[in-house]
Amino acid sequence: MAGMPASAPVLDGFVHRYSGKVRDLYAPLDPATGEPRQDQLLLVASDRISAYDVILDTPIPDKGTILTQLSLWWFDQLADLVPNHVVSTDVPAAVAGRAIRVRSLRMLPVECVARAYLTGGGLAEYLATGTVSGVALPPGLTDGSRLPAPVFTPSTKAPAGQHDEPIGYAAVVDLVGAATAARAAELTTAILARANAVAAERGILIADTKVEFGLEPSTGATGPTSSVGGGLVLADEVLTPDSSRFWPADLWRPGGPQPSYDKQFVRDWLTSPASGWDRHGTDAPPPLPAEVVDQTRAKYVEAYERLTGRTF
Ligand code: Q0Z
Repeated sequence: MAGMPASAPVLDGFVHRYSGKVRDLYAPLDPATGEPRQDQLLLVASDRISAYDVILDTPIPDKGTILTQLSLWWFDQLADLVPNHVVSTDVPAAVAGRAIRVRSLRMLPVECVARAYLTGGGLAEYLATGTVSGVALPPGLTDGSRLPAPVFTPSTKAPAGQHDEPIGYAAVVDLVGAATAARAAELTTAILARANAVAAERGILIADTKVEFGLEPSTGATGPTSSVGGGLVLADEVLTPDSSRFWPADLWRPGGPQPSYDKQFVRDWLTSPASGWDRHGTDAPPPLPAEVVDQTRAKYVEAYERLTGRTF
């Protein structure tokens, strides 16, 4: 049925816990007891793609693998800045390459977003108030402008199907405490600054990114902190096209919306007369033509290869 979410695979030795729009979460079973382990999770990325807030019926072959491998590469690039949740890539054959075993953490109840370029919700706030998440910015900025430095723009973690809402820094302090809020903000902006330094050499701009942090279950938020990361562990996926806005650097023209590195072919086709789809209506989008699938897959491969310098 169109519009029905594709179900998460059944994986021997794991119990399904939760499915997001395009990823699935499992708990490994302890072979000795048959009980779910409390200390680990399995994060599985699918080939599903979303556009205009809906999951399309047509998968993009290898998308889950490409994004998982890119995330693993970024965790390595960032390892001197922040510890991460990765345990191993020893996963069932059915999800090999697109799954990661991770440490189960106490996740912060905040989406940690940083913006390096102005667009979307950040642009709207700037045009109304001259600030982004309360931070005063110079006059004269426009859609696509580079910010003087990355700005921390946290948001709520909305329940499934709802949108994250921007929150002020004071709300983050209320949710996680002053020390954790300060460290999360510092790490989030440092991650985006580092990522843009790497990506700019490879012709990619990263306008903004959303990261998630967790705390070791044994470590209380007010307890002692480790020397790296201040007790926070970088979790979930990191710096993929699904968690970040990637823009092709050669097409960057501040003054209007920038083309999306990965989803532009999908968006252009869905909004063209050829698709026959009304993105403001209630109908599910039609299946993507093979050439749109191929072009989109090629963009994910290109992003992976340009950033990592590896061949997919
Ligand atoms: C991540 C998500 C989904 C993938 C919970 N290391 C961790 N410890 C505890 N919880 C999480 C993590 Cl990564 C965690 N998510 C988001 C949902 C598939 C990731 F369905 N939720």
